[in-house]
Amino acid sequence: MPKIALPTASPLQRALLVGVELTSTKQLIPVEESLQELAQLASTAGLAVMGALRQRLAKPNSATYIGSGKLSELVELIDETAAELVVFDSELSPRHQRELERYLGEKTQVLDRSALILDIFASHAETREGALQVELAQYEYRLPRLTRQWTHLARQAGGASGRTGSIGGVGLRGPGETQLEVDRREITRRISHLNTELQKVRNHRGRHRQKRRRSRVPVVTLVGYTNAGKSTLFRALTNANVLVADRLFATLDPTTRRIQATGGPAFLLTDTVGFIQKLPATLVAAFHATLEEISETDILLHVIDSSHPNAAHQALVVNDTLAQIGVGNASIITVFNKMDLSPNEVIPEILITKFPDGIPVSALSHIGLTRLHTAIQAILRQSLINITVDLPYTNGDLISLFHRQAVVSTVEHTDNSVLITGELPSRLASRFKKHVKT
Ligand SMILES: Nc1nc2c(ncn2[C@@H]2O[C@H](COP(=O)(O)OP(=O)(O)OP(=O)(O)O)[C@@H](O)[C@H]2O)c(=O)[nH]1
Ligand SMILES: [Mg+2]
Repeated sequence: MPKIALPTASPLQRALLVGVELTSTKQLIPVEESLQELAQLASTAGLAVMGALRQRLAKPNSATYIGSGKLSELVELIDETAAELVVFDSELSPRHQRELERYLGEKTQVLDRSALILDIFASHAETREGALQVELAQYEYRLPRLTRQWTHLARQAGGASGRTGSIGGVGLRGPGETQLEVDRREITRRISHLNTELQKVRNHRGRHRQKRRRSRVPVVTLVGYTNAGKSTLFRALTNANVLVADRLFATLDPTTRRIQATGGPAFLLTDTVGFIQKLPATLVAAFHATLEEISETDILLHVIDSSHPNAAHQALVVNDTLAQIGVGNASIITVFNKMDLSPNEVIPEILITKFPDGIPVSALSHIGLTRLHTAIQAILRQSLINITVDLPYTNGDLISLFHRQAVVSTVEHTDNSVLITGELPSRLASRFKKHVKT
């Protein structure tokens, strides 16, 4: 019998990390912690971290970002560890990247935090819109940096469109053109194609959103730093089986479920993508439409991993990002998650000071969920009015709307109609105007 060759798993690419503390700019997260986070990002992206270097600088070296002494140290470390990749924690300009690659030679690829995040997003996107958005962000990121084949990122290229392999476009080369020009032209063409495709998907989603707005069910959205436990809380509150994973950016595409708490108005709960410091600008732009949904929310549940040593900084990053998106009139409920990990369920002082109204919960052990529900209901109820309506049986749609949306206290049937008393979201009052019983 012929021997069947089994595919062998490709070994992890070996990577070194470089963190630079710029003394001239204020960073929300200290360099050491930022490097730890970068290591987590690297392993999520499938890299084996072999070591890390750090440097304090007033400003980046104009050519190679880090100084020449550090660069020699990096070369030594590359030789020692046989690293194939160097990942910088800061965003490198196309020039920095080129100079570094020139200095480090053909065998060593240079990436930055943004490229890594884009790579992770690419492999976690599940919906068509998510995949298109990431692909667009990848191309926009890559366009000014086109110098040579990006082996690490190239394997992700074209996920949404079914294209595989590199973006070189064999056979597309016109007379007298360099490969670089062909690549540039091809990428520009792809970018405009992706924008058209995205617009189609968004129009479709826009119609859904309009429908939802018309139904006027309030929307509650989970936001927070990546890995804070948003999806776990979503599961705990809805029993829906969404993906929970101890890795960064497990969730990318938003999921929504309707929640009908006993004795309270119904609402929609949305689980969404996590935030992180130094989110690539191209990604924020590409995800603009998804993030926009956050700005149309009635209540934001800001989930904080209170067991994380860096929780307070992470919360600041989230607040910063929310301010950038513009969250409008949404009420914010702060949730201190993972309380089960804290000895005697003590909330760190720094969190209490910053968020005195935070609600301690454990999404995993279902602790504190009743209090959280009460807090959500309290806000939803603020906009409720007490009302009695007399609805003819022929108005089936209104009767069912009242039951779905209001907190019903009494129901009385007459021959032709039903008298219902309850607390109705004030924004629905006009629908029942003709039937109000005084
Ligand atoms: N001990 C403990 N672990 C938790 C709790 N909530 C979540 N986790 C764990 O934290 C990790 C991340 O949880 P997720 O729910 O995936 O976090 P997320 O905020 O949705 O993360 P992203 O989607 O990656 O942004 C998982 O390993 C969870 O099991 C909690 O209350 N207690
Ligand atoms: Mg998640």
